[in-house]
This record gives sequence, C-alpha cells and structure tokens, in this order.
Amino acid sequence: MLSIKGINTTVGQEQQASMKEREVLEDLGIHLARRDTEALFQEQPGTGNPYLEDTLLQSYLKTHLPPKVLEEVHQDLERFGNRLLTKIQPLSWECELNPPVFRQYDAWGRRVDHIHTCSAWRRMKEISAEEGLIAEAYEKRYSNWSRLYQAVKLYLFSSSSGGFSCPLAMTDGAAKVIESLGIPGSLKNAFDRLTSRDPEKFWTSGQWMTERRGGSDVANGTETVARKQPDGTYRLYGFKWFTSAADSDMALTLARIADAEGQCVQGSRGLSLFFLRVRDEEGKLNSIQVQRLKDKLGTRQMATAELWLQGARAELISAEGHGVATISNMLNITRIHNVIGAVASMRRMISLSRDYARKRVAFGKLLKDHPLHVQTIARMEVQVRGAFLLLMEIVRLLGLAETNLASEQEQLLLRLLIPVAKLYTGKQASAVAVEAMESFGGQGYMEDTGLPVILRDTLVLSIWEGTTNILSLDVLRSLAKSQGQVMAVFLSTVQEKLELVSSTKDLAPAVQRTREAIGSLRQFMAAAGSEQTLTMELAARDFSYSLARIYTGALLLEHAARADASSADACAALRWCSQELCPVAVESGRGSYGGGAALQDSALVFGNSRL
Ligand code: UCC
Repeated sequence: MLSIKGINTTVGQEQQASMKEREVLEDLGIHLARRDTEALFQEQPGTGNPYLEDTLLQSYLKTHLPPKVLEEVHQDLERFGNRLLTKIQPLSWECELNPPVFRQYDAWGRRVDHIHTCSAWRRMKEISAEEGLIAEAYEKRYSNWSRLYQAVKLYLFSSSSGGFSCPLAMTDGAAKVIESLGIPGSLKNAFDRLTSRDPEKFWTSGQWMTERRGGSDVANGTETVARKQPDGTYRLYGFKWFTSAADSDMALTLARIADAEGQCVQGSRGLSLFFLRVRDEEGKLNSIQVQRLKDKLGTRQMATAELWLQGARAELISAEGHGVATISNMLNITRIHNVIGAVASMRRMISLSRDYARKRVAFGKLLKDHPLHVQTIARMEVQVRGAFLLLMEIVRLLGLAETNLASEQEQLLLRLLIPVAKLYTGKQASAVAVEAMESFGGQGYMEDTGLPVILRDTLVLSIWEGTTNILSLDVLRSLAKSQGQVMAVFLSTVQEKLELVSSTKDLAPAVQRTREAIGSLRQFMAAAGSEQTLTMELAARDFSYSLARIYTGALLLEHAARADASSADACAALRWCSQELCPVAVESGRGSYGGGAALQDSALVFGNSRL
C-alpha cells in the first residue's frame, strides 16, 4: 500500500495516476480524495490475437498438420486473428447492443412481419463468406484437414461473432444434408450459396425442428403437415415454436405428408424433410407469418422467432418417412458447432480471467501472485484443454470421413463421440463460465464488462441441439444401432493411445488411472448387459460422462507424450486423470440405477410414498 496525503492506494491504482497532476493538486492544496476516486480505475482485461495467444491450438496444429498445410494455415490464422481483434470484436459488441427488432405492421396497418437486424450483424454474414467459414469444409483444398481447419477458424470466430456462430452452425448443417443427398439439381443453387465465399451470394439456413409439443421429442411433437401440390412441390401448414436465426435465407424443416384423405402417419416414420426459401426474390415471406420474437436469456443478438407456416411452398428432400435420419446429418454438424462454441467460450473466459489476474491488485499484490486464485484458473485451464483436444479429435475424424479416408472403426467412433462431446463440453462450459465470472469479483457481474453476455450465451450450450439427457440417450442409440460395436472401437482406441504413451515415465500414474477406469467401465457394461433396460437408461448420463472423461484423458496423455510437449501438457493430463474417470461404475456400485433407485428418486423429488 502507498499513502498520499493520508489516502491509501494500492500499487496498481498508484500506477494509474499521473504524478504530475498530483503535484499540481498538492501545490494547490486541493483535497485529493475525490480526484483520486475519479482518476483511478481498473485497467480493463483484454486479449490479444486469439490465434497467437493459443499455445495449445498452435501445438496441436504443429503436431498433426502436414508441414505444407501448416505453413499456409498458420499464415491465414494469424491474419484472421488480427482481423478478429481489430475489426470483428467491436462488431460483436454492436450486435449485443442492437438486438433484432420485430415490426409486425407498417405505419398504415399493412402486415409486414419485418425482422430488422443491425448493420454489424449483417456485416458478420459478409465476413463469414469472405473468410470461407462454411466454404472451407466443402472446397476440401486441404483434403481431410479442411474440416479441421474450418473448425479452427470457427473456434477463433465464435466468441467474437456476436452470436453469428448460430446461423453458421445451421448453414453448415444444411450444406452437409444437401451434400449427403448427392446435391440434387434442385438444391444445387442452395448448396452453392451456402458454401459461397461471395458475400453477395452467401446464404444462411435455419433448422426448424421445434414445435409446441416437443423440442426433444421431435417424433411425437411435430404437427406440421405437408400437402402435395400438382407441380410436385408441397405446401406446409403448422407452427414452428423456436426457429433460430429467423432472418436466414432458407430452412430445413420436418413435416408429415398428408395423404389424399388428409391423414398422416404419426411418430418418427411419418416425418419427412423439406427445404424451403424463407422469402421470395422481392423479400416477401413465403406464406409465413412471424408471431413474435423469443425473449431469451442469452443469444439475444440473434432473432429467434415463432413462425406460422400458412402454406409455405417447400420441396421434399428426404425419402418419405426418413426425415429424422436425414436431418440427423444436420444435427451432428450443429452439435459439433456446439462443442466449438463451448470450447471457444471457455477459452475466452479463461484468457480474460488470466489477463485480469495480471492487472488486478488485491491485498497488496496482483491476483496472479495469489496461489489460490491461480489454482482456480488452472483448474479451468485443465477443463478447456481437455475439451479442445476432444473437439480436434472429432473434426479430425469428420475430415477423414468426408474424404472417404475413415475406416469403419473411425466412422463408428465419430458417431459415438459427437453426442458425448456435445453433452460433456456443454456442461464444462457452463461451469467454467460461472467460475471465471467469479474470478472478476463483483465486476464479473456487471453488464457493461461484457462478461454476463458470455455467460448467458454459454448457458444455452447444454440446452439447444439436444439437452444433456437427450444426448445421453443418443449415446445409447449409437450403441444399440451398432450392436455394441461403437463401444468395442472406443475401448480399443483408448487402449492404443495408452499403449503409445506408456513409456513416458512422468505420465505413468495417469496412464494407470485411465487403465483402471477402462476396467471399471468394462465391468459396468458386463453387469448392465445382464440386467433390465432401466439400468442403462438411468445410467445414460453417468455413462456418457465416463466416456467423455476417459477419452479426453487419453487425448491429453497423447498430447503430453509428444517429443516437444511442455510441462503444462503433462500437468494437464495428470490432473485430468486424477478426477473420477468412471463415475458410472461408482454410481452403479451405490445401486443408483436399479428399479429401487428409480422409486427412491421419485420419492425424493415428488415426495410420494411408494417406497
Ligand atoms: O433447432 C434448434 C436450435 C438451432 C440452433 C443451433 C445452433 C447451435 C450451434 C451452436 C453454436 C455456438 S434446437 C433443436 C434441436 N433439436 C434437437 O436436437 C432434437 C433433440 N432430439 C433428439 O435428438 C432425438 O433423439 C431425436 C429427434 C433424434 C429422436 O427422434 P426419433 O425419431 O424418436 O429417433 P429414432 O427413431 O431413434 O431415430 C430415427 C432415425 C434412425 O435411423 P434409421 O431410421 O435409419 O434407423 C436413427 O438411427 O434417425 C437416426 N438418428 C441418428 N443418426 C437419430 N439420431 C441420430 C444421430 N444423432 N446420428 C445419426
């Protein structure tokens, strides 16, 4: 502490004040108290070029990319990082300050249903095209590495995108669906636009899946009806309850085709997938009425609307009754984008927290010199490192699959890891965002720091695109559909990774713990296989967490065993693996998944006396 005229100031605060000004004031004999309060403020935390600051990202790319690809990618990412810092981040804040406005009627009473978006939001769309944020994955100029490279750019863009990551996720998903259908002639224009680098041509897409009766239970909740027209197109009638990025140019949506008597097949087998333009060439809505914009906790930069489809003209693009299976291509891509968003959010919060620790003084020293504070940030750092490597693993596998280089095992692994990563990183990101916010003390809670925006936008990650429980059930779906093959591949892949690192002495305790976790997982599965379905459904969440922790542990170990690994890499792996890696085995040992446990849960929650 320093003391000037009886006023205590800290080292950091003292640095802020101009000594010259003080001398003048002292000479004038002016009381310093008020002047000091006005002049002293905390230096704002900030970040630099997000690519250059991200040592883990750089080391990953250096380890995995072929040298020629690395050279080109490195240059582009450095340039992009500078653009993000200087040009794109300010736009992001503008998007937050100027959320979309819905105007239902014009001054003369004519219904217009106009969603006004701010210029910064529209600029984000142009930037997305210019940077090839979708195009990169479809041009495949770096073969199997193109998808990973695209994901890295999206990751860097995400927390400066002002929410534009969301329409990009759906745009990518729509392009993927169209590509998986072989780019039929009628969808060629749409595909070209979704994957265009020309801002004039570039389209974004919506994904209209959610209706009033079910966001998760799509099979039973979808009421929208499709009526065939004489020209072979369809008209859609129904109510879409939650349509994100309602300003998009097109959408993919599910509906039930009505037969000549107006009857529809119910359940999943009655759902088909449709493509539609949201507006015509003159900007007039395609027989769609906007009921209202959603009043959301976060992602407020983006217009999410309730839409009435009142005969919207649409094209059937899936086989009849195969709507869910066809749109699952989109879901898997948007779920990967969700993981990108989760890792990006954690990285940004931790970067800001770290920078703040270098600038903020408390109890006479900088926060970075308080071991307990640094321990808290270090724990978050372990989380983001694990999540980042899991993301990279998924987009690496996706890149292989998209260039026909993936083995059958790698395709199975990808199917399993997508829901696992989506559900786990969504939870990690929420926890890290809350923890990081706390690391700023009261300032973290202040709107104008921008930190609450990040928190709000992060909290949606475990909800949209399938909640944690729905994704856990999807993990089980992937097991059932492959008749257990995904698990065999999972276990053998983890074991191979452990084998490769087993000669690295420093990592031995973590390798040992991961091996034990695999043993526990095997035991659990053997026991579960002989019991009722209820066991697996009740265990689904803990089971998925176990897969996430074990696989992530193996990835951290693999990264830490590189010849040029840092001590931080080893430390992250050791710490990650020192947590409970197989919670499903622990809970199973406690009897948490039997029928009796379900009754106990019910009694605890609803207070009934059926025990
Ligand atoms: O739209 C939303 C907001 C958009 C914003 C997005 C931005 C995010 C980016 C963030 C960036 C920062 S939110 C709406 C999202 N809605 C959902 O995610 C739906 C959640 N519900 C589910 O996922 C359910 O599990 C359903 C809908 C998939 C369940 O449907 P069914 O019909 O009951 O399931 P079935 O019968 O098990 O599966 C039907 C078919 C099967 O294939 P076939 O017919 O060949 O046997 C399944 O194997 O679909 C296949 N299938 C899948 N295939 C189902 N899920 C998958 C999958 N994940 N991968 C591959």
